[in-house]
Amino acid sequence: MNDEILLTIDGEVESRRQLTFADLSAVDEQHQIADVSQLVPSRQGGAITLEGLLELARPTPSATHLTLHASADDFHASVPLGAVAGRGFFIYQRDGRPLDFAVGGPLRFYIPDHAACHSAEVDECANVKFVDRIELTAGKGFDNRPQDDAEHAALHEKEGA
Ligand SMILES: Nc1nc2c(c(=O)[nH]1)N[C@H]1C(S)=C(S)[C@@H](COP(=O)(O)O)O[C@H]1N2
Ligand SMILES: [Mo]
Repeated sequence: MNDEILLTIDGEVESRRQLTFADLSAVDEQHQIADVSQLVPSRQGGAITLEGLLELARPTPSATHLTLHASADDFHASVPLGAVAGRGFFIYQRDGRPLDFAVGGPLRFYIPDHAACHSAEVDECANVKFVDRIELTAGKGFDNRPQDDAEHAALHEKEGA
């Protein structure tokens, strides 16, 4: 269904957005990555760049962090905007259709060259799956990524990974 809202962008932005699959697909070609496997061999599908989404919502000067929300499993990560701008992207389609929940849909964030889990702000754990809201925040926003090996192992056990 093309009129279903897949993503909300809010917080410290000039223009709050609620985007459907059709809206995401209509974003200018310069912000689309047709086949992410060209960049990341282990990932499939088509993506929209973080840059493209920020251009739609226009963060205010007060925005310092990108806070990613996955309401499906209550997972959240907040990373410095400067560290991911220009390289992060969101996989949102596969063969022209919305990304299935089973593979991280509606949107799956990916940062090339991320650090190992809980070794830095921009780590593998920040590759949030099931993203349905992007909040621009002044300072670090809500973040419940695992903080140590035990928490991390417990999360992956829960994920069945
Ligand atoms: N929504 C959501 N996103 C998530 C997680 C999660 O539990 N929920 N786990 C994170 C962690 S800790 C890691 S290491 C990566 C794992 O991605 P993978 O499933 O592709 O291996 O996803 C991240 N994104
Ligand atoms: Mo992780």
